[in-house]
Amino acid sequence: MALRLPRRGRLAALGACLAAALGTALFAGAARPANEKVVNIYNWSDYIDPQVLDAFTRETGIKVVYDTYDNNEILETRLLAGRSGYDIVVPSGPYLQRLIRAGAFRPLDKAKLKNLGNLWPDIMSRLAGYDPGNVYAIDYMWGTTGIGYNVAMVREKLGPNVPVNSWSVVLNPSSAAKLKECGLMMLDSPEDLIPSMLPFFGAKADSKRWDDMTLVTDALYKVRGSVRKFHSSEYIQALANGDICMAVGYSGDVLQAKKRADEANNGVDVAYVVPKEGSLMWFDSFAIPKDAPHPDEALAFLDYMMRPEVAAANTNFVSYASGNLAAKAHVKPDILNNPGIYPDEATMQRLSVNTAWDERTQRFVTRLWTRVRTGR
Ligand code: N2P
Repeated sequence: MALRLPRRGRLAALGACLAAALGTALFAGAARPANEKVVNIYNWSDYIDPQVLDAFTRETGIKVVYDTYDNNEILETRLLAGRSGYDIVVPSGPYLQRLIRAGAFRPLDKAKLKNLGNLWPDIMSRLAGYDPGNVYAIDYMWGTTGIGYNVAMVREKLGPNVPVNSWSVVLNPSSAAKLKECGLMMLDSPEDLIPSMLPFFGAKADSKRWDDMTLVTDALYKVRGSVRKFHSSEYIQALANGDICMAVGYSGDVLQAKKRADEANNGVDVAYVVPKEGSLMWFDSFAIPKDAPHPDEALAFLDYMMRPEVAAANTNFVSYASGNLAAKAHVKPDILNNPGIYPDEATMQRLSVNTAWDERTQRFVTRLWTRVRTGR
């Protein structure tokens, strides 16, 4: 597997290499033999077991070039610009829906996907809400948005009797101000935060009413001074280290923070909760861009990822629920029985799904979000 640096990092590295070695090694690397088989993947960060990629290459001879992002908007911008060079991407439901409408994907050649039967019918029918007929995408993982926290630090700041299972913990200015002292982060993602927090205001997660959305962003505006950073991946390590005490984040990422802290044996106890008012359940799915340079390799990769043991290895590694039903037999019991990963019936009742915003609403939300981020 070739884990690539983010684009900016790559450019800096490129400059350094050029100066040092007149580019010989670099250009030798760039000129791939015509018969070399490659698949270029663009996936969320912290979202795969790297050993799975190595095993795929060993078995098939297909080299994996792997880039990451932590935000649907980055992915959307690159796909809409065209010629991204990617063979597989992993948008969340509403972005999948919008990108299908924009003609960004090629239909899956299902004759080449013999492991399709392993997928979870209920999850695939939910995904059909974004991709009618499941023509373009298969679910990779699904999860929720909620609150990750450092049990001891939060108890100390908020007191022993304040329950953490409510959005009020982060939206109430006096509570947020206390959390500021031990470190509060939130996703840099209005498309997750708005639908997740709308139920707190008595509105539906999928509300398209601008007034409803403004309730959330006005509340976030009032607490923005208490938020150390809006960022969609840095909170994992920050929670694990005890650098922050709370993050509004994604289920599996918070549980990865917990795993890192447990492995480091650093005394940090991280927990995850879906607030009692309700939150968002989302689906991230594999799709092949229309202009993918290696569509056959992409299909080979997808079929490999749908093997039950492979899908389970990824779930065991990243702590997100797999879209693969057959994988459940191979998922570790502590993951399968963790309602933060595979929600129980009571949690399911509190979860909602959301669909894409139209363009005008998207622009409106972008303005609202700029105000939250910059204060202007
Ligand atoms: C992976 C985050 C994926 C969840 N780090 C976003 N839908």
